[in-house]
Amino acid sequence: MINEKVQIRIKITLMGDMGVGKTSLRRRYLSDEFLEGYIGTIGVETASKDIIVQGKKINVQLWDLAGHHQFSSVRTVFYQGSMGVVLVYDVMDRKSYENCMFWIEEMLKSTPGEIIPILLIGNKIDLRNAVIEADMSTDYVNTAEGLQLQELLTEKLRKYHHTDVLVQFHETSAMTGEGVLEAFTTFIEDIIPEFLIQE
Ligand SMILES: Nc1nc2c(ncn2[C@@H]2O[C@H](COP(=O)(O)OP(=O)(O)O)[C@@H](O)[C@H]2O)c(=O)[nH]1
Ligand SMILES: [Mg+2]
Repeated sequence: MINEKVQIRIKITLMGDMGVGKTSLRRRYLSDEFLEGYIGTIGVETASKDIIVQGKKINVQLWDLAGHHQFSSVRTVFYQGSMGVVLVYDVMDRKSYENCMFWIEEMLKSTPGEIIPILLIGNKIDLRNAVIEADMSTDYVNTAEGLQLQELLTEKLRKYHHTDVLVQFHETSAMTGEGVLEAFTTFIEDIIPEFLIQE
C-alpha cells in the first residue's frame, strides 16, 4: 500500500545555456501531471509532481530559469537548498558544452558548504542522429566527450569538497523523449537520502 501523504520534497535545479532544452526536458519528464509556478523576483519557473519511490511518495520540484540567463546575485536563491542539479548542454552546440564548467562554478559560489549531486545531460541527440545518418560533416559533441566532461566534473567536485560527489551522465532527446525518464528517474532514486525510503 502506498502512503497517500507526501513524505519528502526535493528541489532540483536545471541549469545550462539558453536554448539547450531545459524547459523541454522539464515538461517531457513531468508530462502532463504537473503544477507550474513562477517566482518573478528571481525569474524562476517551478513545476512539480509526485512520484513513488520504494512505496514512498516524493514531491519532485524542478526549478528552471525563465527567459534570459543573466548572471545576477538573486540567482543564489535559485541554487540554494537544491538536492540535485541538472546541467544540460546541447550536443549540436559545442559552446553550450564548453560553458558547463562556468555553470558549475557559479553554482559552487552560490552554495558554500552544500554538496550537490549533478546530472549532466547531453540533449538533442535526435538532431545528432540525423546528421550522422545523413553523413554530414557537422560539428557535434559525441558521447565520449560527454563522458570526458563527466570525469572532469567528478574530479573538480572531489577536489572542491574533499569528498566524492555523484555526477551522472545521460544523453537525451526532449523531442522524442529518448532517455529522459531514465535519466531523471535514476538520478532522483540515487539522491534521495536512504533513511527516508528505507523503513
Ligand atoms: N530537435 C530537438 N529540439 C529540441 C530538443 N529539446 C529542445 N528542443 C528545441 O530547442 C529549443 C529550445 O528549447 P527550450 O526547452 O526552450 O530550451 P531552454 O532555453 O534551455 O529552456 C526549442 O525550440 C525546443 O523545441 C531536442 O531534444 N531535440
Ligand atoms: Mg527555458
